[in-house]
Amino acid sequence: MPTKSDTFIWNKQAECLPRAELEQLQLKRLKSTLERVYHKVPFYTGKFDEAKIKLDSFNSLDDIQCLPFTKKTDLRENYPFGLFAEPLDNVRRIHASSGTKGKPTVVGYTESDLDDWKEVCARSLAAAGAKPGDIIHNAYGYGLFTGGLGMHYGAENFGATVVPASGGRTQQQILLLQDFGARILCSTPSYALNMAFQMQDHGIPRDSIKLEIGIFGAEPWTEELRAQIEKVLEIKALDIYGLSEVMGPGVSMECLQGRNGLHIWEDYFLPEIVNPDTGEKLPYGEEGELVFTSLTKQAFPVVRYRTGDLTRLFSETCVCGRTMVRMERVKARIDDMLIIRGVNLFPSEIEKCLLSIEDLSPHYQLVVNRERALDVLEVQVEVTEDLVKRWGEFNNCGVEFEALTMKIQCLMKDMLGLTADVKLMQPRTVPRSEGKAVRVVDLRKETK
Ligand code: DLL
Repeated sequence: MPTKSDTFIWNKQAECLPRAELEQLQLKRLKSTLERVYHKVPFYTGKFDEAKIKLDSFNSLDDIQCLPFTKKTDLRENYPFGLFAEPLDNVRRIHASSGTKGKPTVVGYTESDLDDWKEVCARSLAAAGAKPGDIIHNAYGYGLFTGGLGMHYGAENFGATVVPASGGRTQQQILLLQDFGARILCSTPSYALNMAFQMQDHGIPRDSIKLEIGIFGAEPWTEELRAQIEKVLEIKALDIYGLSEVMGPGVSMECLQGRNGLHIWEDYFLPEIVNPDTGEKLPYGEEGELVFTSLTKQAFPVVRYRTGDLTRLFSETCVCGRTMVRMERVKARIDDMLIIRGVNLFPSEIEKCLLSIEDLSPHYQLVVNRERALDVLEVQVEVTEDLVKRWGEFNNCGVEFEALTMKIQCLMKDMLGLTADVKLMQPRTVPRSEGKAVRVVDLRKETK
């Protein structure tokens, strides 16, 4: 297993730059980004003129607060290439979101953007404890999603051997883990769990695979889920964050030494936290919406992009020696907030609650419906195989079944003030993820 003394910093000069020098570099890059978007992207020309922004009077990083925000809807309204700052001739790659909530959002990369992306992914791999020469099993989806190709080229640039497994065909992936001996797994946390339980189901012994480290991201996950993954897979699980609008995976990464917040590669991405309702900038330590301005991107620069992700920033120095600011693990996407009978809560809070009960497995779904103008929540959660063994038949366990249901309901009431229906599910009946897990099934739109 990796140890704390395994510090390996990919680009020490950049990652440990004294803050004053870093801020100077950020300001220089910010000014050049603003000039670029103002002169090359009509959307920003219009926005800056409307807000009467004078770019030559831009003298400090704090001046960024005068600039208007960019939102996901702006990307959709300029579909597909309206926000590109380079002609397509100079664009080497395009990625896009799946577009489940409307038109997909499309992003582009020049050669130099792809180089920067490789750099931040290489930094992230080193922070996670990877070493050149490692075998990396990459189970992020390949295709328009940034996870697969982003980590792939980052890992090649890093000097690792990549197994481009992509998502799905889990049995084959387990075989590849056994036969190729990867030390590092990159996937969503939910898919890592899915693989782990399939190994158990098929009686595949843990010591037939060599995994030591997991680099997990692309969806919100809790410390409790991390503990579960570490227990069943016997690895160190680390958090990687990113979004396609800003780059893809590798915007920030937790380090193996600190394991407390994700270092944002601030020489490429300028972070802010704002109040999601008012847009007012919040100081370090306060929770709010994460906003990014890209500092080097050529094809698809973004200015004050509202990520929709809830977190906080903190600047205390880290044991690893990196000077880059850290963000707390993302608590949730703001638009995933559920309002159930007046109680506001995020899926991650329910996850924490469920995982504190030993007899429940980490497979759950939250089904929201509307009954007579009231929102109702049903928490569908699988019980563990162990519990079913202890009970005997799953369907014949009336009293224990009711007792466990009550226990979950009481805990949710206690911890979250939430009244919800609970449906205990047989092992292996909640749909498994092959990429980003679907935690919330919202049936309300159909009943409006
Ligand atoms: O999910 C990029 C990525 C790939 C990140 C692989 C990490 C690993 P999108 O599909 O554009 O890009 O989705 C971005 O996913 O705004 C967050 O809401 C969520 N997200 C990404 N990483 C994390 C994480 C990729 N570590 C959206 N924790 C973001 C919580 C995450 N949420």
